Amino acid sequence: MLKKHIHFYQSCLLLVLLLLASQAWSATFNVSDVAGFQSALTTAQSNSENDTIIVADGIYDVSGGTLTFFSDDFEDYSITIEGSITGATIIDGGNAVRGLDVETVALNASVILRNLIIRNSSAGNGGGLHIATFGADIIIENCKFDSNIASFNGGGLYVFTNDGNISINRITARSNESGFNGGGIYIMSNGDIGDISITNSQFSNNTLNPGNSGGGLWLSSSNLATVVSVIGNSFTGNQAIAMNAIAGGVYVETMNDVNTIFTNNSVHGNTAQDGGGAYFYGNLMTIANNTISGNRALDDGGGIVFELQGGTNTLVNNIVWGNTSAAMGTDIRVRDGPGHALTYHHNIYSDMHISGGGTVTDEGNNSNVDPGFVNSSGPNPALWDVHLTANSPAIDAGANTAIPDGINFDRDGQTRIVDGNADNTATVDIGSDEYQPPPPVDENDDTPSTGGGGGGGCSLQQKSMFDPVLYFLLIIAGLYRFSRQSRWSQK
Ligand SMILES: [Ca+2]
Ligand SMILES: [Ca+2]
Ligand SMILES: [Ca+2]
Ligand SMILES: [Ca+2]
Repeated sequence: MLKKHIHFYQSCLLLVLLLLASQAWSATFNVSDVAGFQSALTTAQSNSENDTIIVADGIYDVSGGTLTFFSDDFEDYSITIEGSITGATIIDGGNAVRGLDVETVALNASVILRNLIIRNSSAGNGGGLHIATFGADIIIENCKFDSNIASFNGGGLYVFTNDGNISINRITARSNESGFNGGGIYIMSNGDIGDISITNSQFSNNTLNPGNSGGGLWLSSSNLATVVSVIGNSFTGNQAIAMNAIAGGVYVETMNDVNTIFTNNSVHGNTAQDGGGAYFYGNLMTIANNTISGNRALDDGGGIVFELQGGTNTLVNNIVWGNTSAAMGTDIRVRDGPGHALTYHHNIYSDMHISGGGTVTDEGNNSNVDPGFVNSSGPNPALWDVHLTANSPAIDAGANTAIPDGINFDRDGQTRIVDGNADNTATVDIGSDEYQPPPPVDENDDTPSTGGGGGGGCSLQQKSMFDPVLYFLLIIAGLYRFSRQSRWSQK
């Protein structure tokens, strides 16, 4: 009988070994209190496995000590930390400490965080969450950073990597504060490789105090010829108002021919000394199809400041309208120097101020008209609805050829390009919104799905489909590990 069992386990082990021959081992931890959470992190940081920590709904009060994951050169494996999809997994720093700190060194030690809320936390860099990798990727999805404070950079979140890719999707940074850069979020990549993408996220009411730059988001990449994408985000009500502070909503700084795509973003109701809405510093930037309105500069560039750093930059299909500044460039301020180039066309703006010795070329089709937003009458522009109304002059007024590659949707995830003025020609709208005309009343409703931010549950659903198999494999893997550890302990 016993022999039969052993034979069975040996067969299972062989099967599993064959199935997983080329894969690393992985473990899943289910945690539901702070002590268990930290215990799982401590185990996972040095167990030579890819790990997933599933964190149950609940408020995790970490005011007694920051949750930490610090792995070394030898832990060349990923860590995934996943809260509940219902949005009730909350890490609370009690206004005393940082919520969570994840740092890895090895090249494959990726960091993946999903479905976490981090609030009321404070630290020097990354008040809520601090993540650093050397060469491994960082993925943050569906997380919320609320009311965190950093005395230096990244009130809600601080992300640093040398050569990893950074992907941030569907996050919210609200009411965070930092003392220097990135009131909401700070992103820095300064190695040789690694793309950055920030998509479908919301930055609201973050501040710098006193601060330097980037009230909502501060992003810098000096990697070589990589891609930075900032797509489909909203920046509202953020501030950088201290003396010499810049970029109320968003600051993007890229060097070394980083190809920068800033598109489908809505930036309104932000305030700064320079660059009330946005501040761009780069040499290969495409700023396309954004709506930047109702921002305020206490000095230059109510909507945006564009500080050219050589190369070729493009400003196209944007609404930069209805901003205010006390000095130069109500909507747009361009600072440049010899050898620097900017071309612009198909924008709606009222005022642009250019200085320097570079080449700034008006390629036409720019206009100064009221873009006809759904609601831009309230005293607080952060609360405006900058979608287009049916008679907006921005509808079908853009340049189709200027849409960045791979962009076939608007800020809402709706189809772009759409024929918005019923002339049987589909032309892109100016700004972040593609107006979707109501379907004809006599036809069957075959309106395409609006997409938007709702697709995030997909990966979780797929995962649960495989859970029984995964569960079985984990049990068998556990048995194998047990035998492996027994062997090690005999050495
Ligand atoms: Ca591990
Ligand atoms: Ca259109
Ligand atoms: Ca049309
Ligand atoms: Ca739309």
